[in-house]
Amino acid sequence: MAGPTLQPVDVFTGKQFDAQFLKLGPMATVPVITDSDGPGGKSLTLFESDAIPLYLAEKTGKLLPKEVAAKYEAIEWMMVQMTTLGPMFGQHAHFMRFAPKGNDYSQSRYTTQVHRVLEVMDQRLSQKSWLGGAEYGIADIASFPWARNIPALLGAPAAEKYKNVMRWAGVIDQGRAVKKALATVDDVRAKTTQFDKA
Ligand SMILES: N[C@@H](CCC(=O)N[C@@H](CS)C(=O)NCC(=O)O)C(=O)O
Repeated sequence: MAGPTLQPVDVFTGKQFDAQFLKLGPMATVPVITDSDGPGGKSLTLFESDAIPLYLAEKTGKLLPKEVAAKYEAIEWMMVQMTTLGPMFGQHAHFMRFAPKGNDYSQSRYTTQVHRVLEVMDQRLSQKSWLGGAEYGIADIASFPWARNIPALLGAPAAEKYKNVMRWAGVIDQGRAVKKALATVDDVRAKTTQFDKA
């Protein structure tokens, strides 16, 4: 079976608004996946970064506990990423890096919100090995991309403060599949995005 193919979409040049892309991802955001071997052997396209690992966990039977209480514990922590970690970090990055000057209130608001969720995650990870519970799974996978960027986005003092989050992110960072994915991200970023130049 052929491996996945990657199709970068440069959101800094507006490619997410191309008509072809909007047919796949109507929210005009990445990521989007198309699984040519979806349910019933049909192709399935999905947008939203937390719907994607939920689907893949269900399809493969991996990375999400089967037992109902453990399953929903993992899902609730993934929803913390979906509703809070991702959106608050996203707004924080927007107002700190990209918005015009004069946004002190927004900068303060999203800085507070980011620290609040990191405090909760740090507390959780002082008690559990993984965000979702006893096993590594989709809550960890969904949250890691923001967590690994704490030093870059919030500075060294924040990385020092959230020791449990940084330790957990460091373990995930060493995974073979994660290393491979991050090398691909670096490659795509070097070729197609303005992010590091902003
Ligand atoms: N809730 C969405 C948010 C995704 C999102 O905002 N992606 C950014 C890139 S990291 C994007 O596509 N931005 C395009 C834009 O803002 O126009 C998800 O988790 O998939």
